[in-house]
Amino acid sequence: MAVDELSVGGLGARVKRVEDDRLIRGKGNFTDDFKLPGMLHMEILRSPHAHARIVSVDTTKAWAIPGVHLVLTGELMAQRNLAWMPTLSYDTQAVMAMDKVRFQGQEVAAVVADDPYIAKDACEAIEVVYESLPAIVNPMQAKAPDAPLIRDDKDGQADNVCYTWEVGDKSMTDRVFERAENVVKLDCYYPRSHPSPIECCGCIADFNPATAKLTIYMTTQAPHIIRTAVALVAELPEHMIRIIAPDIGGGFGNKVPVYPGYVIATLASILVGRPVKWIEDKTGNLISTGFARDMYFHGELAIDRRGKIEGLRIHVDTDNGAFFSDAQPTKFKVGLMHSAFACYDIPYGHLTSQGHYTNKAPGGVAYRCSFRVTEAMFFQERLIAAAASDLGIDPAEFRRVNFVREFPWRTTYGMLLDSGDYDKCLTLALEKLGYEELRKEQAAARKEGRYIGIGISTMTEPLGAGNSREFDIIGIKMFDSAELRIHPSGKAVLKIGSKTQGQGHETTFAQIVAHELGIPSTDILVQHGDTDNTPFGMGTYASRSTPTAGAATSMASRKVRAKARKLAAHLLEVSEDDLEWELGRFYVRDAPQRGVTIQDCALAAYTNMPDGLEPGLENNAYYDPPNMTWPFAAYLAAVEIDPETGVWEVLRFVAVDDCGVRINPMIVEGQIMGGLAEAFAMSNMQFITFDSSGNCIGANYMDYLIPTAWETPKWELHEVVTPCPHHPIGAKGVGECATVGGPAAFVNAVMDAVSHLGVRNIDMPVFSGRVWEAITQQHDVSGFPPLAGH
Ligand code: MCN
Ligand code: CUN
Repeated sequence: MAVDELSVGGLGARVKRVEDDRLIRGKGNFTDDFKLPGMLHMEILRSPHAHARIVSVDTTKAWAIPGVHLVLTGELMAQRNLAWMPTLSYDTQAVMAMDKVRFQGQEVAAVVADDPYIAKDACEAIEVVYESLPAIVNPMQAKAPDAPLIRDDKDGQADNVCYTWEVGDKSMTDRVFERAENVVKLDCYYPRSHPSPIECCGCIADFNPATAKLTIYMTTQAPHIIRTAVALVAELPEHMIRIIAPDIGGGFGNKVPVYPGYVIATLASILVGRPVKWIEDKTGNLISTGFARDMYFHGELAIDRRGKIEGLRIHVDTDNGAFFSDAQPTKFKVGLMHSAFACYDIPYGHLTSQGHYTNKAPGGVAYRCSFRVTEAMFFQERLIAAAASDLGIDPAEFRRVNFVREFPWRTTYGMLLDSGDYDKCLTLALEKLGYEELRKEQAAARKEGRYIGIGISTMTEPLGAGNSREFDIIGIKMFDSAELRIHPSGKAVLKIGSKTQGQGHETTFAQIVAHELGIPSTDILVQHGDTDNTPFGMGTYASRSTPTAGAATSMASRKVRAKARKLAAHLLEVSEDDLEWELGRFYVRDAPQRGVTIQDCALAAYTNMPDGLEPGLENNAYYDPPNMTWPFAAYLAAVEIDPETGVWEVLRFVAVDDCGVRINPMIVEGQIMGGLAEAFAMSNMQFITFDSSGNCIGANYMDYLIPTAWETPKWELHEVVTPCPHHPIGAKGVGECATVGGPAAFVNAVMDAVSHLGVRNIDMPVFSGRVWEAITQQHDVSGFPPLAGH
């Protein structure tokens, strides 16, 4: 008898997360939990200025403090050729400032001491003399003809532009616009935000002088990439480097980049010959690492009289901060911004983009976003909503008229869609919300002076980078891996190239094996995050784990099954060709009661092999996906605004997600709920701004707000399943969908509630103050910095 898919914890089973057993009891092992013998502690001195020349750094007093082992300055780093490092976007970044500081919070010096308190005190004893320079805090200032040059360290850099990029057909698009019946335009701003995981970044660098082996315990989402990067930057042999990413308290994109602190701690350990621990504090994390968004959009749609979109023009300016350092696929300078409008059939489009250096911490990190897809989908859905409203077309109908309906489909900006049923998702969402009824209620309420609004956001997004033809980071192609070993008793160990930070890989990846082999998921141990112990992988971000490492897990399992078939044939004394497979068991085609289980085969692999067959039962797979996976989502928000205060409340929120086949529906729902909470936060509370001197406002949780269960609305979740045609189990990525598609649903709902007042745009965060201003003054409210808008 075959085993039952759900009872072995295969596809579709709501298996409880195995990792929670240790995490909920506080028994997890995070980087800061490790205490190595002889370990010292490092603290970083950060710049108080956004832009200033460094006149002198005097470390005498710091060295004199008892318990201090090492004081590091830019000069010392430079002696080792480590004052600058290459970034993941082919730029350079100062590891420690020498000539000048370029953002508030930049690394200026560091102290290694017996404990973190001594190190912190010693940092304060370092005397730095600065000569302040004018700070640039947005692209408009950066572009000004008399703007000071931020990157005067770079040969040939004459302005503050860090890249320009374009895609699409300019001349045809221009022609479409010239003869368009309607042109709708929108400008808006996606403010800077921060992933802000509970756990900050940090590491323990442990260089062993006796063996010359370097082990780094660190908070990274991509350990193998880091190993290669350390080998190249520090010129150390790669086989003598081991990166261990233990439990991670949330990544959300914050833990993808290589931060100076990792490099400094590594050099410190090499110099003192002892392990050195560096753990960021919350303010350090919030002001210096992992900023996201900070993008200015201008967009135009050419639309015919039936509401069909004929052309699309977008220009984006990005504020990249002082160094262009976020991870970016080499070919694409604004990430996957060109996935914008992918779910709509638009014959011609053109996209231009320019990046700007400013005196802010490096930005552009993908915060729960497959490389700028969050920005792309937000602007897409804002522009779609504005167009429907301007033309007086129902926003649901407008989307339906323009949805892509045939697959495969090449999008305006050249991406390949392979599957989806967009209308089905939207229709289900409208039904569940009771859209028609709610529209009537809205009209009736408006007569009583009550402002109700309905916001729609629909989008497909590319998740799962690569394929390796198009995707690489600093030349390393994007694929992923898995290694599966079955023990004699039928229990198994799966090692994967991806690295969970809370997504539940230890549970779901075991479920994939359970589905392929019928081994109960509870009999499978999933290992990840240790480069000495797992196959090379590109890490976990861009919701790529299921599309790539998940697919590799299927393929490795199938190779194991192919070998198990030989063992089964031997045990049953029949030819392989006479065997059939059902979940967990091979049987003889003509005598189905004669069979052996996968566990019988495993035992035979070590105890009773046929002549000529290698012992053991294990295999691996490196999986290079043929395409991205394209999940779809329809998010509907209904809100009511209090006209007296501008405070808005979410009445209902309906989410329909199609991420193909769901491995663990409970984990998928958790991903969507968490993502929607972040989307809600961005829509109305979460942003980081800077004053005109470049001081970061939002450096603590008093200013940078994180939603709690109290603020977070109730989510109504529903699903549609359109299997991914090229993924071995039909799964698509889902980890970011809700954060990507969510924000526009809220903003569109608020705009829908006030559009009759002539208000077309309020930039995020849609604070009550901004809404109140829009209602009372009957105008748009821009979030253009440094306006804080509280
Ligand atoms: N899954 C599933 N069925 C599917 C798709 C996914 O059961 N059809 C499961 C997966 O097996 C996995 C989880 O859902 O357990 C998310 O899968 P996937 O979409 O492949 O995304 P990744 O595992 O690659 O996670 C990355 C994604 C990103 S990029 C960010 S940012 C983010 C997110 O996940 N950061 C998170 N969700 C997070 N959740 C937590 N708790 N913490 C973070 O830091
Ligand atoms: Cu894009 S944030 Mo996630 O990719 O780690």
